[in-house]
Amino acid sequence: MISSDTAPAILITIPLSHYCEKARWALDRVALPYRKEPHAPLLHRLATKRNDGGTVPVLVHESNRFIDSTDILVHADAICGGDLLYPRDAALRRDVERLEEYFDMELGPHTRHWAYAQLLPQAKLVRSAWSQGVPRLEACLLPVITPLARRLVRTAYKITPESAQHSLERVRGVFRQVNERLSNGRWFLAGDRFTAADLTFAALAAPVLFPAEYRAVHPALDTVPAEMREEVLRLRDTDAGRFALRMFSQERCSSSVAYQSQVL
Ligand SMILES: N[C@@H](CCC(=O)N[C@@H](CS)C(=O)NCC(=O)O)C(=O)O
Repeated sequence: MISSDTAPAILITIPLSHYCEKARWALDRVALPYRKEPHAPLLHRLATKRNDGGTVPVLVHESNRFIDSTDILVHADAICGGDLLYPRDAALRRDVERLEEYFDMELGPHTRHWAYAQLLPQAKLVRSAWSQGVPRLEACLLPVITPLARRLVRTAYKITPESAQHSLERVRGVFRQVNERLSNGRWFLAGDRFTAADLTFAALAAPVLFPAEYRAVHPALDTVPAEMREEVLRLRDTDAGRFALRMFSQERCSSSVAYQSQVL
């Protein structure tokens, strides 16, 4: 359990990142006090490298550093007493972990890939999304950084029209798996209450669903290209899409309202 006199954890983020939303949602959910340290893309590396990491999110808690979202969830659950995000029952926990790993590896990269493919051509929109919530100096540097960062994102993720279509197919494939899992009328993906599996699916699906309660920075749906908006509406109109939106409206708000006072 956390004692009240320990320093709050620090969560290093890029505000647009859906993996950061996964970590934030978990910290809010278990009520682990934390301070956000948001950064602009590229400049985030100064903060993550300092803490032996690379990608965001990174959680710094006392003398520990967690450089992967799943490690952050596992730590947050354990330090707040356990059984909050991962069930105590061993078989059920394995099911949750397997689903989380599947969404981390298959859903997160492909929702990001497809969303960036739609948004990167919109230079102003991307710059505005990257600059929200970051320190003023970093926001001031963004007009200079953005052209390079857009090129780097496109190259690093190898984004082409063909790869974007491929990513959309992979997202649809995950949605079909989730539709199938929900087809017996179950209310949650594993067991009979909210777990890391539900949280991970909803957070990593968010870039293709634009949930109202999403806490990551993202453009308004009516400002994105029409083709993207139409696909978002199609994905929302699936059992998996409706499920993720329900997780946001039922489980994201309730946790954040209940625990808002804990977030520094
Ligand atoms: N497996 C990692 C993936 C995190 C990840 O891909 N983060 C992206 C943002 S969505 C990132 O940091 N990109 C910038 C970079 O690679 O430096 C996790 O679950 O934490």
